[in-house]
Amino acid sequence: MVEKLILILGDQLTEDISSLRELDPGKDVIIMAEVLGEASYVAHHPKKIILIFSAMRSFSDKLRSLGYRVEYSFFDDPQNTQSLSGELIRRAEQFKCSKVTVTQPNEWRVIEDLSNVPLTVEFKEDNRFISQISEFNDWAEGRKQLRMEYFYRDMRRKTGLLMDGEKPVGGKWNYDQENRKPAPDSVLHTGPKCFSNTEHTKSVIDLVSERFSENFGNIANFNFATTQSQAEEALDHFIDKALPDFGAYQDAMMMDQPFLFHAIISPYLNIGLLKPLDVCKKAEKAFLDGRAPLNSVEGFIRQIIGWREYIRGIYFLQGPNYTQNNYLDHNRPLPSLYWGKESGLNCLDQCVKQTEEFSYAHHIQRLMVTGNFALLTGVSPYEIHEWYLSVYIDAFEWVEAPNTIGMSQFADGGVVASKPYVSSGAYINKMSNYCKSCKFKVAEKVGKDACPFNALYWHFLSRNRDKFQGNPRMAQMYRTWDRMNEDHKNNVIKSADEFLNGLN
Ligand code: FAD
Ligand code: DLZ
Repeated sequence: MVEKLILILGDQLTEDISSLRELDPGKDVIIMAEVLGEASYVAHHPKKIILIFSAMRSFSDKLRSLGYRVEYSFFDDPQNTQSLSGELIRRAEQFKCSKVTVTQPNEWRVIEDLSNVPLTVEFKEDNRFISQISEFNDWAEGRKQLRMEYFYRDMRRKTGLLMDGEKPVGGKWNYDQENRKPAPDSVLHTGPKCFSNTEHTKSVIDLVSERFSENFGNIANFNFATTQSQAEEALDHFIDKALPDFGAYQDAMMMDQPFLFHAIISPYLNIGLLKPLDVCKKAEKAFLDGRAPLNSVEGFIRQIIGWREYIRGIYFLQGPNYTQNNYLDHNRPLPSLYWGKESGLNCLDQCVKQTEEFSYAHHIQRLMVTGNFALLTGVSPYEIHEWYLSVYIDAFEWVEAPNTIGMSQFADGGVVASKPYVSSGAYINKMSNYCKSCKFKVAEKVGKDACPFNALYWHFLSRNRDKFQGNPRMAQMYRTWDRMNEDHKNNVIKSADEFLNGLN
């Protein structure tokens, strides 16, 4: 007699997750299912499907080794109904059991799907986050602006990370001023730790090659961690080799250096192989032991207990229709360059090429290259949101959508960002070495050889004047534009219009 089913989703691969805390090993059955529904709600990069299926299989082995009963639906099992709700109903019939416990999914679509199955489903709060949803809602209540910085300070106080009593260690909450160095001339760090394929990974690669090879993205050279112990090795490698330089070069971009000093742990955090608080404690220890400077460690911890938690709070606060926002009324279809057609703009081509190969780009590449270009050219926010959701190995709607719709595209009208993240070619040139190898000239403002970001930037500001001219953070830009002579301004707008008309 089975008392209840415990459903574990592909991004819930954590041993002490809230649903498993409810497990009575003698009476309950754990359900896991590889299903087409989840593997195709967007056309995921093949490496993302490989990661999730392989990590799910390894996690089910681990649960069995602890003596738990796990019923695992393989993708190619003919009885597999290919949806989460379908598999839940099938297993409920098999075990004559109508009670289900699941940690609340981090996506509105899945919450709705599971809420509608004709079974008694109990959702448990996701205990892997530092801030619970209700706690974030309380913080947001009554505030005019939801700025991450203030939320982050509360998270520092709550966790005690980098705290000296009531005060931040070093006297400042935020060391971002020290974290804006441009790309260095050379980099000795060779990137994240790579892992050889487990038996599960090998068989999943065969499956994905057969079923998902049409999706954008290279299947070859999969070397991500797929187990908790490997993910911990990847984290230790980062802390040892890259964390000391993480802060200074956090915003830099370099040709042939897709990872620079970044951690490449977002896929592991997001599927549950690493826990955010444990990660931050390890980074804090590196600072306390004198192995990494404060600017790097504070910057890294801020990304996790600040940005990551804040972004999740925003996702649930804003509700299921958040991805439909389109404040700037942008409707351009996603240009084909996002799917690998060469554009000639070296920064874009580099970022897209590395995305296709590794299913990874770091934050500034996503924000200030691919995101910036989409915003300047007026791409539909929903289309660029779907692109980010499909192509990145760490992409889950709760974290991707507020970053894209909010931070990157300003489509929520300023809930996340206090001003749009737009720039001309000058910023990209300052922070990267892309422009040196580009056929367009970053120093030229107009004409067919000029970097298109230059004219597009002013075109964006000019066409959205009614929305932004009252924003104090944009005032200087409008003053600069207003000081330009009329002929030059007309040439800039004409250049941008010509580029936009030629963009497919
Ligand atoms: P590092 O730069 O080493 O940072 C350490 C960790 O901090 C990351 O692993 C991540 O967990 C966290 N972090 C940093 N910035 C953010 C942020 N803005 N929001 C949430 N967490 C953050 N991140 C995702 O995890 N999934 C996504 O789908 C995703 N989509 C994005 C889309 C856009 C348009 C933008 C601008 C950013 C997006 N991000 C997303 C945030 C960020 O780009 C990635 O978390 C980061 O690049 C992951 O690489 P890393 O592990 O090397 O991070
Ligand atoms: C992303 C993903 C993929 C590709 N496949 C599965 C799957 O087959 N089974 C599963 O349980 N979960 C999968 N996932 C993760 C879910 O999409 C994720 O749990 C939801 O997006 C909620 O965050």
